[in-house]
Amino acid sequence: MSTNQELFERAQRVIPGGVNSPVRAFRAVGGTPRFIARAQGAYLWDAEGQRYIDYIGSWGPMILGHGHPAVLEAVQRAAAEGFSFGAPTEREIELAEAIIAFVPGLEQIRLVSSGTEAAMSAIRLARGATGRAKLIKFEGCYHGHADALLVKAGSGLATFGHPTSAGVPPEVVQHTIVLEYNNLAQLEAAFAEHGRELACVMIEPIAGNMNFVRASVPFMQRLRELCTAHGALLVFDEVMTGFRVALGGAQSVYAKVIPGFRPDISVFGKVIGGGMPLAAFGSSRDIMQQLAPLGPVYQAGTLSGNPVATACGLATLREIAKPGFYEALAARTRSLVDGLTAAARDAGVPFVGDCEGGMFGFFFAGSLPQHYSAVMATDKERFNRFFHGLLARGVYLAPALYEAGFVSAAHSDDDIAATVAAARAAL
Ligand code: HOZ
Repeated sequence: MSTNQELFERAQRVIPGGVNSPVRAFRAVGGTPRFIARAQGAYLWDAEGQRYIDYIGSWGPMILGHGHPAVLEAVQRAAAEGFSFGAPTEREIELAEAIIAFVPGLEQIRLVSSGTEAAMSAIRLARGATGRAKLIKFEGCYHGHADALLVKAGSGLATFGHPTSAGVPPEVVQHTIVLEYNNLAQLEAAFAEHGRELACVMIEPIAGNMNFVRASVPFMQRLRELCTAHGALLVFDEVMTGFRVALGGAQSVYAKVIPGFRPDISVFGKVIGGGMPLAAFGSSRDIMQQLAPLGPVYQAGTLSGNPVATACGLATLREIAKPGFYEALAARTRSLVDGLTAAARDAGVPFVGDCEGGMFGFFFAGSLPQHYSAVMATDKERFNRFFHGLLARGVYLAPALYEAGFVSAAHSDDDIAATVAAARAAL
């Protein structure tokens, strides 16, 4: 049996940094990444046989926990029928129908293989549909690693302190305008100056790549009004929040308090694939018909709508659509955040947390940050020590302060209690 350290050293010889996605390298928190051997329900086991309660959930997709029997059966059956055809299948239609049924305003979607691909394609579609070039994004939001969106981004870029990637020429991002999240004055000014040139505004409605930060309701309401008034499309990146914070995604959360609220284009990933490489972007029929083969906006993919991935996504959606699913998930997530908050209060440590559905975040700070620089000002050293304190006690949080956390339906009350007990000891 190899240790995590031996595997990490071996990995670094053949893979840059030893990982295939930077945040996994533990650079933010220090120490040795855990090499995962297997997972079941709410638990992961590393190469050394150590068990962890998993609050990463593959960065969001594993909303049912690992190895859910109905999903496993669907995947095994689909795999036996063929891995990939590069041709249409009935299951793609079923998955598209299922996604559309849960998200009001979506009339058509296209399936792709990753959140990056979906966000990149949504921007191209917005530009093609409006005939405009400029876009607004917000500091600390991460929309995958397409060039035009890799400016002042969160997630791994925040972790490594270079929020705009090298290798992205200035000309490529000359049409990208970056504003502070939740800053109404900057939003008004940007629309006043560029409103008629804006193809779209892309936003994580609840940002999950600078920990967990909600767009305020007044900010979202004004953003919707400004987009409509200037003919710019509002693009919701729901890769993390879609089918995670509610069955109808974050847009349904805002629609509860802003009558008639809807984005123009929605981007999904993670949960809709149930752990397989699958993502999607969707909109009204009018806008989606700009896409090839009907319209002039080109977009394609060999593995798009992959039959095994769609089986996994469809089986996952069938489970999460069952009555009471989100109520139970939200209650368990809330009990985790409340338990951590009480543990910190008892230890005399400044701590704030927030959650929606099965997604949560917390900061070592006196109040919830509203934007990226406020997140950066929270106590990172304390987070890092807390992370290791929990890891040593068998609790696996995201290895960076800049990431949201995820609870699954497989997390039991006992798991939450064990996590809170570990937090008390660590604090
Ligand atoms: N970009 C992801 C976190 N926001 C990390 C994905 C991964 O490392 O798997």
